[in-house]
Amino acid sequence: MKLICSLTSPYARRVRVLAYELGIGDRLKIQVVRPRESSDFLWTINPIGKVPTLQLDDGSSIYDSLTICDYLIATYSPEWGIKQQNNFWEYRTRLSMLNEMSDAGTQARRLLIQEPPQQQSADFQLSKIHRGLAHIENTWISLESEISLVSIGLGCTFDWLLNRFPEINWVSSCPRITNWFNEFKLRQSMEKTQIPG
Ligand SMILES: N[C@@H](CCC(=O)N[C@@H](CS)C(=O)NCC(=O)O)C(=O)O
Repeated sequence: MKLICSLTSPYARRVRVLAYELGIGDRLKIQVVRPRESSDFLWTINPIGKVPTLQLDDGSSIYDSLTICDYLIATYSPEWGIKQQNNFWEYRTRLSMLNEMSDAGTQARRLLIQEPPQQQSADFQLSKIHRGLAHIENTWISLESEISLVSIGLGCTFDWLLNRFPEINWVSSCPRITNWFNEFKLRQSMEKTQIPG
């Protein structure tokens, strides 16, 4: 199976990290594309043209990132992370919030590189991320103890924010997430999928 992705996408990284955590990292062939530039191939297997897209050996494809993760867990390790899904709707809501935070960050970046930069609109998007992080900092009680799609999603989103917005001091506003992340990023799955410098 082949993962069509970009190496900087936080959505694609969560799939790659999960694959390593499930012990199938080496079975996932990686094909890097730039979805906004040369997308003819991507469009034939995913009409929405986004990464990550998983192409199976029979030619069929699966997207988006959460659906790909569900597929990998169901196919290769159905028991993995099952304890963390005890409160299923809380679990799914957390995953959705992480997606929305990455979406807000992507929009903020686009607004900031416009000429002239759309600072007010970008700040509105960034405020969603700040509120999301504060919510996680204060209410995700099981953060330190669990490895699940949620913790993988948070690790990938947080690292992406540190990389994409180095001018923002994320660390001072969320010491608990930072402490957790400093340990989480040492996992082999995170080290093997580091964002290229
Ligand atoms: N909800 C999607 C979001 C994926 C996404 O937005 N990927 C970006 C790259 S980080 C993309 O492909 N952008 C191209 C586009 O917007 O057309 C997922 O979780 O997979």
